[in-house]
Amino acid sequence: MTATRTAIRRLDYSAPAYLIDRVDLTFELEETNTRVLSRLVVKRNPQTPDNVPLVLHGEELVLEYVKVDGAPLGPGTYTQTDSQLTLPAIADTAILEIVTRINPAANTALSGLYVSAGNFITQCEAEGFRRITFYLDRPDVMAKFTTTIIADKNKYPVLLSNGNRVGSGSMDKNRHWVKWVDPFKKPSYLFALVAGKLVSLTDSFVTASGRNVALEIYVEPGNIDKCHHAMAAAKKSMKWDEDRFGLEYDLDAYMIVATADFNMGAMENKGLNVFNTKYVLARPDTATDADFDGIDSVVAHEYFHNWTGNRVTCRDWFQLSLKEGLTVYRDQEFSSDLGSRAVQRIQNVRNLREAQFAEDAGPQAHPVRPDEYQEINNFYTWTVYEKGAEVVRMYATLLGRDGFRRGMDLYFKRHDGHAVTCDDFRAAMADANEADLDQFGRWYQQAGTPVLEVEGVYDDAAHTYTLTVRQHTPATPGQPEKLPLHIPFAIGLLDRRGQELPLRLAHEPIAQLVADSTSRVLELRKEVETFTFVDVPCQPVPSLLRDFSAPVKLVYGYSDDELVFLIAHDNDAFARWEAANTYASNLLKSAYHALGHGEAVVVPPQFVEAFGKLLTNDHIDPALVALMLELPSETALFEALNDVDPTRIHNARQLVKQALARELRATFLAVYQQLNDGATYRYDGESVAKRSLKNVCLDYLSELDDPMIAELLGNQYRRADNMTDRLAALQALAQRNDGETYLADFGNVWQDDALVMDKWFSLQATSSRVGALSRVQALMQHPAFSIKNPNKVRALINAFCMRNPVHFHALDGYGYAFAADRIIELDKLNPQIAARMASSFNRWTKLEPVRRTLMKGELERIAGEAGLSGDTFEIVSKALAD
Ligand code: B3K
Ligand code: ZN
Repeated sequence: MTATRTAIRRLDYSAPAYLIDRVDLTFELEETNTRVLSRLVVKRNPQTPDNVPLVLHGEELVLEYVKVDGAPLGPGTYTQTDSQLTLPAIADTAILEIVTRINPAANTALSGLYVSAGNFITQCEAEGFRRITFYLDRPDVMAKFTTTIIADKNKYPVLLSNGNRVGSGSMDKNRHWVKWVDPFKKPSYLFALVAGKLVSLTDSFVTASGRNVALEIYVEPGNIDKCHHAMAAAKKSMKWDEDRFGLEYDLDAYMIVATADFNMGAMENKGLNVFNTKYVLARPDTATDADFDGIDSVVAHEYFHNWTGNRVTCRDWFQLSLKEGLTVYRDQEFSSDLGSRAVQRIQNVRNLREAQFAEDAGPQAHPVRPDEYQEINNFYTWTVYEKGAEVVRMYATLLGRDGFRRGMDLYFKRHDGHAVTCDDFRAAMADANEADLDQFGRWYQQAGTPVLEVEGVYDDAAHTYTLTVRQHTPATPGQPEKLPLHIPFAIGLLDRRGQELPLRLAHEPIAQLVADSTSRVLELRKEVETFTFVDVPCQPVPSLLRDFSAPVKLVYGYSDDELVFLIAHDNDAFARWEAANTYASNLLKSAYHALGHGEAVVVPPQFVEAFGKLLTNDHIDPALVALMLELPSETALFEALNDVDPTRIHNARQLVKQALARELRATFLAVYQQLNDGATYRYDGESVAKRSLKNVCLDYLSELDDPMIAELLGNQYRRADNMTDRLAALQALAQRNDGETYLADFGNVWQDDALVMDKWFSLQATSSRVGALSRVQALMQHPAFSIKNPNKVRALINAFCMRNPVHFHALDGYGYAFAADRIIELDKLNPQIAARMASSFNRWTKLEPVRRTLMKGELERIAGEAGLSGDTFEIVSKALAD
């Protein structure tokens, strides 16, 4: 828990004064008093001048002794502070022996070595290793690790660490030991240790070059039957990385451990990934389609880190997106190749816009490669991950799939075994393709979401169509001026019948016209760019930013007619969905303004008709129809408005949804009944797609106050053979007055399943029914709730703050006060989780004046707390400076 208030700056980087070649660790595990012996082979970096002391990082450690080349250092020869141990300079190389004592049972921050359900778990990224022993805890210090774990045989039968297991044996006092050797150099943030009473599901994978890899998933006893999906995901990931990128696994075993107490989703420690149970455990009756999907992508993500992150790692934490943006891109591609590329793309874009665009427009806006931070854990952000992935995707869009692969190959050829920078990655992409990517570097430097203003003019006489594209990026904190970016802008043109027109630019020869020339990636570099297409027979409707070719906001004045036309005809699934989304968003915004003027909300017949046609269109993937029918979320609308009244947003959206439900009642019901075919649950693309449309229909129908619908919801709840359908019904029931008995039943049936109870907490925390806050407060006393468990906090408290706008933003200010109290409470236990929650106050300046003042008051109250962690302080002080 560093209470640092000073910023660390990217440009202050200097190479480490000392390097570590080898690390030999011995742990004697005791819950409250673990002894850590560390033997380090340290050498002076050849560039380091003489007499520079050796400064090791260390926090919350009790130092027993330190020896240099066998000789104990006496007091006075070294100094120890809260965060550092400073030793005398080393001439060339030396062997350091350090013994520290730590208290894992008291570690509620879940960083370093801690105890979860009686098992020992580590989390070292970003700076947790320094809470285990004194070390050069920075990613550019890469060493070979050997780890020996000693522990009680009965309490800790399973002892795991990175690499390959090389020996084990029995010891005195009913203890045993296991020794692990990791043959690959790695930074300390990839170190892991797990010890406990765990059982494993095992399997194996033979790599392309014939290496046999043991696959092991470790869970608490009783959970083996929920590990099969994660195991399948691991095997699919291994195969995919070989096929798509030629990357093979490199150790004898790949191990996954699931723990219920974890600050995030999962962690890619070398050979020993630690996962939140949420991303491992699933059975059709306990997990939804979205959960199964989440497991596929998180397993893939962590597995892919073995190359993008572990073999090639980051030089410093400012380069975090080097591994995270790239690995998110890789897991998105994995999911696209395995499932529906269109669905995957739309879901990713929706998420990017709601979360990352909001971050980029608020007080925490920062470039994909930030320039400074106070607490690095606050920079595992939507920008670094999701916008970072979009930046990687743009290389692939600009260079083509093969060009991207050439760049990846060169990147590994140059940098395997090293700690490098985002510029090194860009250079590999450029050099492998002889491409000029200098200007592209601005994507790493500039924060804020670029805006593209587009105009199209058709010349009837010349049969030309001219697109003019103007780009600008709004100012963000600390970055008032922005320069034009290099942007891939994919487009198509549709004729009156909805056919794609062949595209030829004015300067191109006819020969350029090839079969697939109806979609084009235009490259924007200047503030204003003009593109004139020739031989355009009639006034076209442009299909813009196809496949969301860049993370930008598009401004083009589509008429409602044009949007309806694109909904019906666009071949590009993203652009087609986008047309529906834009149309619905425009409608919701007018409904919001109408309510503001005391006027009635009107849903035009043309809109109802367009939705009705989608519902009955058998030619589109039902999953896409479901996505098109889902109205933009309240969060999305919040971002699109100013001086926001969140309650009015909710009411406007509800009125539109109810109008659609009434107008299309018969169609929704018919589609629902057709899809509700009683088939046994299967998790495959087709079944998932059908379920998603069925449950969107159910969601609309549930808006109707109609006994028949109440019966239908009850039936689906009772008869479902899977969690997806049961939860969809319960979700709708939880919004209704007749929901209480169903909620009680669910809570009763699943009281012993922590992950299912998380869903139950979230349903109640996000319900817009009156009394939500009191229910959340009461649920904090429920035996299944614990403020120390991050999943519970996210399921109940964060869900209320981030996904229950009506009650969080209640005009009496109680929602804000509740959130502030919890942030202050959590800050003492787990600063990372508290800081995350504090970001729910980020958008306070966007609110109407009454709520704005209330929220600001709570931010000031948090900022004024004595002993506030550096984590929370950074978030709150930046929000207040907005
Ligand atoms: N690399 C980890 C995240 C670590 C977060 C540290 N606060 C998980 C991932 O991105 O795969
Ligand atoms: Zn990652």
